[in-house]
Amino acid sequence: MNDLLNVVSRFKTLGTIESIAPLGSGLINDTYRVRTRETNTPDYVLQRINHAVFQDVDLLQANIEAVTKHIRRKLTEAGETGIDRKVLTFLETEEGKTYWCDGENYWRVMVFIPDAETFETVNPEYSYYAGLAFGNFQEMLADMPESLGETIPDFHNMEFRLWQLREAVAADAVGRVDEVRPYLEEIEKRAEEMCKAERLYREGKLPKRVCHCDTKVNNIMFDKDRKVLCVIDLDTVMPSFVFSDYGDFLRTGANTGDEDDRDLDRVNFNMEIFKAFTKGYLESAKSFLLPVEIENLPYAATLFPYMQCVRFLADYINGDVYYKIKYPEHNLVRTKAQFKLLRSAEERMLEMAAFISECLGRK
Ligand code: GN1
Ligand code: MG
Repeated sequence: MNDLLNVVSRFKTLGTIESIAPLGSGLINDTYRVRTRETNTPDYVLQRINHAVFQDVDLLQANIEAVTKHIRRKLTEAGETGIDRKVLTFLETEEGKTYWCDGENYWRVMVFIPDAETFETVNPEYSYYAGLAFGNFQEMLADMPESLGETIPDFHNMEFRLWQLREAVAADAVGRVDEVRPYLEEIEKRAEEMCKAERLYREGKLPKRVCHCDTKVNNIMFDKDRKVLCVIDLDTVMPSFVFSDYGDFLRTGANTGDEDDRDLDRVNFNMEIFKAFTKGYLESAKSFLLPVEIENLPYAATLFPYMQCVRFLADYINGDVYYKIKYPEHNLVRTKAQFKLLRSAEERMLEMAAFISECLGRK
């Protein structure tokens, strides 16, 4: 705790630090809750930024500062109350920066939002509110004055992710390729279709918009009334296709099992969650979505289990260098679970399209 206390002391916190303990279940950064003793001072969240993943921390924090500032202004203009619970507040150091480097690691501190919760699973009601929230989030960011950099270049570029997998296979660094051949075949069978978004973009038919790009369920904070307070984990906010936010929520929210379930019978695509989320998302986003975006929402629901399958498998083949793992074959277990989810979502694409038409009042 002493080392962490030393880190926190670099930031302009209020009150006396009482404890620092691990928080959340992210796969990339290390997160801690910092409690203060006094009742009139906030608690804080301390994070060690994964510098191997986010190589340009200056750009990362500049993006996050621009996004939070913009959202804060939008909420103020809209006359919202309790804004400090609806957007993250990052603390500055004595040097006026929102991060601090101890020579090796990069750290940041934000204000902890009390009486709020995150979940690993959601019910249809929460999903509906989440859908509304992501539509609003994308709308709020549509007129950002600053252009945002890509904190991880080509983050949701499917062609790039497949290229990375193929490189991993060619190198076969830890001799795991033979064992995963059936999955590689299934992935290659779908490769062309799954790169549709990149093709539409090149043809000038599909726009990029500022998206969150990590809308997994546990990155949303809800208040006690089941309303979405805010979206957290802003590291990956960058220009992308709307499919990113729509698809990644469903990948996590509409999975009846866990992201890393060993029991594949538990893993299925839940249409009730799909419907509730889609209804909310279309209500808030239909004002700006183009027909090509709406038409491809069922594709987006399959793209993200697919992309995650590719990313987990590439990491497994590379010898687990990217995602935190809890046991040696964890990334393979994740791959299999994502693949099962993909197959289940694929089977429901027509039903998804029919529901979307229904929501838009088309028969
Ligand atoms: C990572 O950090 P976390 O757990 O919120 C990853 C996402 C993946 C997700 C899979 C920067 O998110 O892209 O979808 O794990 N974030 C990054 O659970 O790679
Ligand atoms: Mg997270």
